[in-house]
Amino acid sequence: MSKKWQALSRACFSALLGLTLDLTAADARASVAGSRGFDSAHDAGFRAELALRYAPIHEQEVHRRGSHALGGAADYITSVDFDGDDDARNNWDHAGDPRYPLAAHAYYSVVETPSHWFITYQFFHPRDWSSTFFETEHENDSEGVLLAVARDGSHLGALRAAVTVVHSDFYSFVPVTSGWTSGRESVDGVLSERKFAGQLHPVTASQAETHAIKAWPYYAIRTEGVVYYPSLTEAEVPSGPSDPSVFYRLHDMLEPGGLWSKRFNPRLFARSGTFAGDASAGCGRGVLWCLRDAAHAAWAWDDHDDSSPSGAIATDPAGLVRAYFDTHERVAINYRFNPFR
Ligand SMILES: [Ca+2]
Ligand SMILES: [Ca+2]
Ligand SMILES: [Ca+2]
Ligand SMILES: [Ca+2]
Repeated sequence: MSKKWQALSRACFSALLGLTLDLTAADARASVAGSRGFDSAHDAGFRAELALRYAPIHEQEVHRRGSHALGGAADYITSVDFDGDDDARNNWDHAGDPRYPLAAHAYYSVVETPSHWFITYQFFHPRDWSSTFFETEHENDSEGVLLAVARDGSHLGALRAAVTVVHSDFYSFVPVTSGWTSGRESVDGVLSERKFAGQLHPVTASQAETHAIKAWPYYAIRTEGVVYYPSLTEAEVPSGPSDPSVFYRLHDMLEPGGLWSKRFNPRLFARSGTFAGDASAGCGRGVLWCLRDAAHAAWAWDDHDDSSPSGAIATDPAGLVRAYFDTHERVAINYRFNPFR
């Protein structure tokens, strides 16, 4: 080999080695991005970004009739510790106390498989109440929605479906762009989206009194109500029973010190995923009955007659959507991030 060829091959080898080293570094970065950090739910900042991106515009119907309505405030969403403690058995009692205004909060969880992100949003009320005789009531109330988001290569993915909580029944909705159709459970309607801060957000609606949730307009504000908009920082108190724009603040239930970390606190939970509640301060009076320990956190929500176990909507959402929908795309069930399991 001539000196010239030797020099050239050394140069080529060095260049190739450099390229290989660069590729190795890029592969390592991509692999880190794929499993943790960047666009991965391992990163709390990314979970917050994803949760804010898809957080519902939430229409809360408000009733003012009856002595348990607190002038409408009994339908406002708030935090589990709106009264400054983690005791759930004084929440009925403290709702309506001017010392504890009902600022708007909601909880979310994000879990991840290689193919999808799944986000639950949990809305909490201190009371599930009734204006009608012969109905039941209970202290604390928690209903919500699961969203399935396909990891389609874009930073925040594409929304495929919503499953909402109506007491012990779930309802399914898909946006018009989804492509997902009925599986073992039937799709109940279209998931409407509305523009907010430059992005389309799903629109959900909650009934007054019982706070069951469906996609809007399958429930809707008929007379008066509050329209809540998501924020990572702002928790506003509605100006009254008819307020068209109130910020609710999102909280990661899986963060250190978050709601999930309090699941063994017996003052907050009577048993696994079941908020502690009693009949103090008039729950059930003038109606018919006050149910004890009747509200459930997202990891204990259950549709009573589907094939999925209690809590799957938050703890095994990939399994749940594979049962509920014909997804026309692979929905992986091997979780890359799922602290519930
Ligand atoms: Ca309390
Ligand atoms: Ca109580
Ligand atoms: Ca309820
Ligand atoms: Ca079930």
